[in-house]
Amino acid sequence: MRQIELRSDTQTKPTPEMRRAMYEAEVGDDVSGEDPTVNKLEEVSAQTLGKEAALFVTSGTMGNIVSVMTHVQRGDEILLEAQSHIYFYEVGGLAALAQAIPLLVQGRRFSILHPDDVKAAIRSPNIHYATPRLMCLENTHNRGGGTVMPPERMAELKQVAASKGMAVHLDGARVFNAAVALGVDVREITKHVDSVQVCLSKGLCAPVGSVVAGPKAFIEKARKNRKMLGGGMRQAGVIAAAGLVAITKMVSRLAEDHAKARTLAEGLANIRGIDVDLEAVHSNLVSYDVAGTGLSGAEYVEKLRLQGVRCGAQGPTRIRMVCHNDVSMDDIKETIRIADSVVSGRLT
Ligand code: TLP
Repeated sequence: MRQIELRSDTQTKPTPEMRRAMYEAEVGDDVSGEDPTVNKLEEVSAQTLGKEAALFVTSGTMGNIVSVMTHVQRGDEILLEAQSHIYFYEVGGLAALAQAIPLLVQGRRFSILHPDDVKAAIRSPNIHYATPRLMCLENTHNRGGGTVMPPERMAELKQVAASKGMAVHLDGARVFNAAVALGVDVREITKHVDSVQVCLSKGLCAPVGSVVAGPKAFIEKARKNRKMLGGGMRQAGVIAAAGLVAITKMVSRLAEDHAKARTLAEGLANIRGIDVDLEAVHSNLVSYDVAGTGLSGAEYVEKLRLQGVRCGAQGPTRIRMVCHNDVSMDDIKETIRIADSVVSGRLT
């Protein structure tokens, strides 16, 4: 049976154009800086993101940890939103590898940090305290449900960070989704941070890879940290070629994924027992609660799987569905029909 794959946009397959570009890629040893395709990807990424330089890394997780390690020293404090991906899903790397201590601040509506909460959390210098060195933001916010932080809010947070001597790193795994949702150039978002990590392998469909962008000196140091973590790749142009297609050609189509997510959310909202906050659907993710259906999240996921729809549970009764290039609007309509049948008990 064909599966409608809504677990994540990480599930996207490389497009035919990417496969061609990979086949034809000119390559060299990237550890020596001699892979022309990687160099091109790094140049284009830096320019696109409005930063001096960029670094190609294997994954979003590596991009974030390399950035964090480059910003902080052992024992420093990092401020993060309590549900942030870096804190929640990155294997404790900030403690294990960067040897930093997290300072968690709960976001408000849509998991968006408020400057007052951030100001209240950052302590004044004292011999007893860890040094607050870095603030990490996430846009769009994954566990928030793909929610968008407006650039004005990022500017306010950057100002608070700067006033405390802290740098700002953006986990921009889906920052192009944020830019498309806001209808702005991505630089309107990235100009408010010192460094940014962007995934090429989510909605942009590359098979692998992320880029980190920031000031030249920062990227030079990050390059050494990447090497230390074993992320120095050799003829990496083979994968960077797909990344180049991702960043130059796949951004504007993200609007289609947002339209699919909107249709999906509205369809699910009509099903009795399903609770979707339609105002929280900002991009390609739809996060909703199935407590009212009498099913647990795990039961709901399993029943849909048996009918050919794959999704994930994010909590005991919270479900996430992610729209992307490999699901069509017809798939979305079919998903709504199946969810309705499962919840109403017509299908078991
Ligand atoms: N997120 C994945 C899973 O890890 C949960 C997903 O399916 O959404 N930052 C953010 C905001 C992310 O959503 C992800 C991946 C990452 C970083 C890490 O990227 P990878 O998976 O490339 O290490």
